[in-house]
Amino acid sequence: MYLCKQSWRWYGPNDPVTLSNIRQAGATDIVHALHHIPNGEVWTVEEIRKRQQMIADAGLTWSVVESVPVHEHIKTQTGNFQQYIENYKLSIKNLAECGIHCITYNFMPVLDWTRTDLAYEVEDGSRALRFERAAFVAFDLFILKRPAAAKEYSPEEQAKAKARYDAMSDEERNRLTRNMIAGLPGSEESFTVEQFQQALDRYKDIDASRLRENLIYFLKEVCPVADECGSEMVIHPDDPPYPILGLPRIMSTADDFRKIIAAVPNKSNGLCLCTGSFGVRGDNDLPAMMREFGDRVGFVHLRSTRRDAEGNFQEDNHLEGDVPMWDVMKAFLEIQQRQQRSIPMRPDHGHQMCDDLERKSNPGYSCYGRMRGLAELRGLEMGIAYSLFKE
Ligand code: DNO
Repeated sequence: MYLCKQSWRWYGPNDPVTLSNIRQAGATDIVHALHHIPNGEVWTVEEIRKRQQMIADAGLTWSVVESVPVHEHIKTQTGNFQQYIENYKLSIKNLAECGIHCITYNFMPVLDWTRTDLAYEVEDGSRALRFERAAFVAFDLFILKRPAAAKEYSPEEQAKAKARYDAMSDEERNRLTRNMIAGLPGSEESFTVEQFQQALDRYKDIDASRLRENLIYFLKEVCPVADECGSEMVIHPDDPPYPILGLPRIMSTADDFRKIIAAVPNKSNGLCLCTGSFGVRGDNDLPAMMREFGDRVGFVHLRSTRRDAEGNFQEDNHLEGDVPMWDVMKAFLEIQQRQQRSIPMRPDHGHQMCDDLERKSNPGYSCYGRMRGLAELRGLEMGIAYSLFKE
């Protein structure tokens, strides 16, 4: 019987959640990146080995990279992008030389994941990450003052955002700005408001089809290298899964991924199926996506979101919210039995709860919330696996 490889994202020696905490949470595998290496530079075997040793010394295995970031110049095909692609190929080879074969990346322009509120109080007193549509529109219209923004929102939405903005204190406005552009954990970039507008301007001539062409170009370059190394390049979906701030998004639906694998059928062209990101859209059928893309799913992020009719969503407990976790887990386990291999998953984002409420932690990546998530997911997995697959 093949069970999920239980993994956990660790941000490195400065992560308040230590390797020893992770071991006690019951994970066996680590998801990690060399965040100290500037975006675009080669990850050398020496640097990879140092980290790998530190993780091994704690009794854990570094098996997934999240992420080797894709430089903005590759996404826009400007500047030195060809050199950055060559560097990327070398990083894939070096990681493979160290035995690390699963590489997560995303192709979201400018911003990685985005939330307006990082400490939204839930009824039970824990704190969750939240995306509030009115606050987001208020940021766009009244803080960023993006020139094209007014055309993109209905009069009702604009009025709601205005009321929301007027009611905010300076402190709240600053916090919203920081949440939007200062870079959430794992994002490789952070901006001031002026720098941010300049970064957006670099996409003024890049629409979704152009961005997709650039992704396909990148994959046609790196996938043959990854194939040869026996590695998988797993793309993380857009979060949230639709265009924001006038930027194109091209990895938000099943159809988006179909286009990418049709253009680049290489074995290494894979998916990081993040149920929380895809799950924000009601038209993404997650168990069906798991079944359809099973052979390409190299890594899974398990978390749940709860959305409402106004376009707000927040992170929910792992077994609650809009994600049908039971069906997703069943489909995921079926794939692993069919392929006869264990595929890594990690409990993604957890609420800030218990002692973590008093401690500083990376938003979404505190200890107890994810520990609760992993424990619940492991129980769900065992229940399904032992009732369906045990000989
Ligand atoms: C957020 C994460 C993302 C993810 C990247 C992958 O919590 O899931 O930051 O790591 O998009 O490149």
